[in-house]
Amino acid sequence: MAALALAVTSAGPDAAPSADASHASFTRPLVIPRVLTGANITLTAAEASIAVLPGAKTRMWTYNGTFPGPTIRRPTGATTTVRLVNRLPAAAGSLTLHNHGNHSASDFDGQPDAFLAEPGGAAVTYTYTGRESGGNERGAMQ
Ligand SMILES: [Cu+2]
Repeated sequence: MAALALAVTSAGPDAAPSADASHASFTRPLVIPRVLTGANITLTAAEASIAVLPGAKTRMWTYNGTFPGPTIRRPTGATTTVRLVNRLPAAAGSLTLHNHGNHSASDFDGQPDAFLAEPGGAAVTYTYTGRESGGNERGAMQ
């Protein structure tokens, strides 16, 4: 889990920020996730070794072998299918996708006990219509 550091000083609000060791420069550029824009998308959940920092790699459970996983960007009102393939170790169990904020049928809303992608390469396909109340869904980050 990431930690947030808050520096509290007795200096007033107009004091210049201080440069100290807790504000060291980043050594690598920010990783921008790949953007997927197609109507039919496959997300494969699988282990991958990711170079988060220089040196040793970190084994992670990823989507499509990247961290962070990809961003899906689609126009409202356009149907999108997302095929979830479960290639994680069997100990990970079955998977589902839950999409906060979108309007989708119950089958495609990431139920915890149904419509699951079982381990061993099984897949579930979700359909997102991009529509709500007879019109295009509002554009949003979901
Ligand atoms: Cu939710």
